Amino acid sequence: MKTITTVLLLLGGVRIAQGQPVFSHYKPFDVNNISTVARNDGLLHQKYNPATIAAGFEWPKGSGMYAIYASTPWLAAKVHGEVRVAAREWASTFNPGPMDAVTHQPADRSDSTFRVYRIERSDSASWDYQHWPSSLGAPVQSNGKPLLLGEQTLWCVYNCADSTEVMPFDSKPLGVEVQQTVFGYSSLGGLFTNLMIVRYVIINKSVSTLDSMYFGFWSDPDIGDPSDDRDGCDSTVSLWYCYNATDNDAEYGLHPPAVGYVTLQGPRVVSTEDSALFVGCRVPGYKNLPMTSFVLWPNDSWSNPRTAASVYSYFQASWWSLGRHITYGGIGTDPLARPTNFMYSGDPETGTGWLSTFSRHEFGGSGPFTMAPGDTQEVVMGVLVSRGTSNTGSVTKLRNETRALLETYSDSLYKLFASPPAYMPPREIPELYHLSQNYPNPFNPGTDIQFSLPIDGQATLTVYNMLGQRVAVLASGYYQAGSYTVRWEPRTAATGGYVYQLAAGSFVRNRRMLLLK
Ligand SMILES: [Ca+2]
Ligand SMILES: [Ca+2]
Repeated sequence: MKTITTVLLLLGGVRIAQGQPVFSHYKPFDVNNISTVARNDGLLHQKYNPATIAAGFEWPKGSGMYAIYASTPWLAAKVHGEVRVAAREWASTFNPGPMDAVTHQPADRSDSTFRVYRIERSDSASWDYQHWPSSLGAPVQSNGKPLLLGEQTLWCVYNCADSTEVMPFDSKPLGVEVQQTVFGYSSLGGLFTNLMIVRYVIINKSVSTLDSMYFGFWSDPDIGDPSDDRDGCDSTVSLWYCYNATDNDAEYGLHPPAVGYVTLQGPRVVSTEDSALFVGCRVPGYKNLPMTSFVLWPNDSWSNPRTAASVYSYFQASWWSLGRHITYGGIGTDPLARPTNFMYSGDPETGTGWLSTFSRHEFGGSGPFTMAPGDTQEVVMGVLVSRGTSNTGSVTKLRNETRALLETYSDSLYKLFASPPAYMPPREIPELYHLSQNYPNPFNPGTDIQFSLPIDGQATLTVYNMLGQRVAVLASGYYQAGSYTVRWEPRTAATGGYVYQLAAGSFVRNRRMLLLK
């Protein structure tokens, strides 16, 4: 495992310690063999604590072994010819929260509403389920209830819009909102137990057209000990991957796994004769872009991107370095000696083609596409781990499983996203304690009582008769901030007046109600 000490030695302090959002929030994704985290600004896997900064994609779950250090989405586009990028390594350049479609401004990033929400099968009582942020765009069923994708769904929203912020690479903000859904399966078995799916809904909420735009998925994979890793790609299945150079990794031991990143659904572009997958439908007149580039750089002063223009050139599968624009194939180590958008596309198991001699951090990109103001794009990535009977056998297994996954996806999986735009009214956290008048009142046989709590804490709702004797306890326990409704249907209580009392923190309030039999 990479420690902070070796990281700083390896990377010479390039790892950026900034970039943590004002309100930083994590939730675990751990529904299957993968155990990792998602943060509310788009950073995946990395356990971001300045004291214990560490790899965060444990596989298999509970093993203490890690296959990825960190991942994050990258975006790049031109606005009136000017290059803008949202790109940062080992951190995110996005801020938690949505953008306002009218003012084009980002929401207050310190608002704790913009957390990571997580729902699971059979947990409709959870706080996250009850407060599912459908008004922000979280996916819902046609009845307005939260839409569970797979068997565990994590959702958050973030943006690249704050013009007061100094962006990495001196870029101006793109003016996009990104809604992120992470989900996975446990019961489907097979490759699905080693798969995490990330769906990005990207909305141009700026006033400008974003043209020549690219989506990228950046990652620093580490198969256990990172010093003996190799990278490669298979553009025929929109896959790039990391594997171990030898059949024995210092941490994984014999037959180490390979980890891959597959573009399950790329951005859609106009294509008259085709149809594209988009929010659960097939849209005629478009096609989904595959992975269009894979780039890997060794993390040295020669190859590291330094400007927005150099980052942009990575998306186009070329490097901007020392003032030279170099297309792949111009690099001396390329035995194919011809331009290609895909570095290291050889076959590790047969040892044929162009094979990498190192691994650090890299990304796969898709583009170009255009986003007019108000346009939405949807990109779906799969992060998949495969373990074969040898280090390179793991790559072959990964490529085969990716092929099967792509078929399943285009056959049926994408339909999961089909959810009519039905929205629940937003459930807001109340500002004050409140105990409502019961309804109906007078009542027979039952009545509803609503109360609100502005902060988490103990709360008790008790019913007394007019002699001050306790008749019923309708609520008692630790409650999260929010509004609750409880029902009282007394079977044996007599006609007459009753007092109900809410006690929470220092708040105590009594109200009267009347039972008529
Ligand atoms: Ca390794
Ligand atoms: Ca690495």
